Amino acid sequence: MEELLQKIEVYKAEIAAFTGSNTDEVEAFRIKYLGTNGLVKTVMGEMKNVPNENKREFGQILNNFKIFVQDSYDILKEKTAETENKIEHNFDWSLPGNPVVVGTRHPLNIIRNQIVSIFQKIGFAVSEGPEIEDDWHNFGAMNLPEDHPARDMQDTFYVNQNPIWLLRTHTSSVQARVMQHQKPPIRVICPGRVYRNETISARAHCFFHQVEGLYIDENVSFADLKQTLYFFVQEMFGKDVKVRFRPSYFPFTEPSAEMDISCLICESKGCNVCKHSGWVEILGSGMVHPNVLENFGIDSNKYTGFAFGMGVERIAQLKYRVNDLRLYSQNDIRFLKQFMGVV
Ligand code: 2NL
Repeated sequence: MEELLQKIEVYKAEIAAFTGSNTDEVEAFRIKYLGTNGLVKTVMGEMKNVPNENKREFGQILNNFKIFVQDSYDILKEKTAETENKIEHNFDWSLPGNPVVVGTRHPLNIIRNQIVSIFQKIGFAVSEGPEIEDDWHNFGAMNLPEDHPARDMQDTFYVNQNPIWLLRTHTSSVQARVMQHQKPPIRVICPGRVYRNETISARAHCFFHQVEGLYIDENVSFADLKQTLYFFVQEMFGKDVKVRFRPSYFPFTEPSAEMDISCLICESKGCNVCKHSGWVEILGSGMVHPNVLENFGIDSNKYTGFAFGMGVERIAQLKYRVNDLRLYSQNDIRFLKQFMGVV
């Protein structure tokens, strides 16, 4: 019994000396003294060994001990809640926040958006379509029948044979869908990713990005084509830019022309970008082939149209002097970071 009294004194001293001040420590205190297997329970268990004549006296001592522990715990709990609250309230809200790392817009998206906004200014709508196409929308409707030699230049990846599903080689397939569902006048540009079966190098990749345009109405002429594309390059490259058209061939246009702009890098004095010619090629264009119009039930005697297609990589290369196409898709942070803040 003496022993029990001594134990209680030791616990009391321990409790009085307890300095824990955070929630975890106070919880450990509760478990140690007041838990299901805690010391208070153990001490109480000793009651059964106390002789009957002392039970009353001891009962009171033990009860007081229990109240002491409970009170100590309550005080500790209140104190920690207070200090932890204080820490919260003492927080300096004027401190700068953690920096949020924002990415950068991809150069191809920057250029694509610029191209799209320029054409939107002069009344072109924007259309998008699927990257997996059927043979008709990608080739057939574009005056490229099966076995046509021009298909060689646009070999692609075949997803399925019979029926043929392939990765589109140009966004003309989107314009095909527009012609299928809309009547002239049609004035649309189609940005998107396209695919070609090419060996990957600095100058060729198995996918690239295009913006194609199509304008069909009565009395649309080659003069409209020239003026529209001239407006575009002036907006894109500045008022000083000169243009020239060279005859070319595309199965879906007749006549066809490629457009060059004066080399802005050397001001046409001659450099390796323009291969010392003073001119750089930027797009292909032409008057929509009557067969293409008739494929969609558009009367080619009543309506004419022009179309053009450009590679976004090519325009970005001229604007940002990117000399290796592969940089666009390698996700090299050192390359991408250079476009920080450009929108
Ligand atoms: C290039 C050349 C071109 C077209 C695309 C086109 C579309 C329709 C009808 C006729 Cl729906 N033509 N598109 C015309 C000429 C050239 O692209 O070098 N692209 C990267």
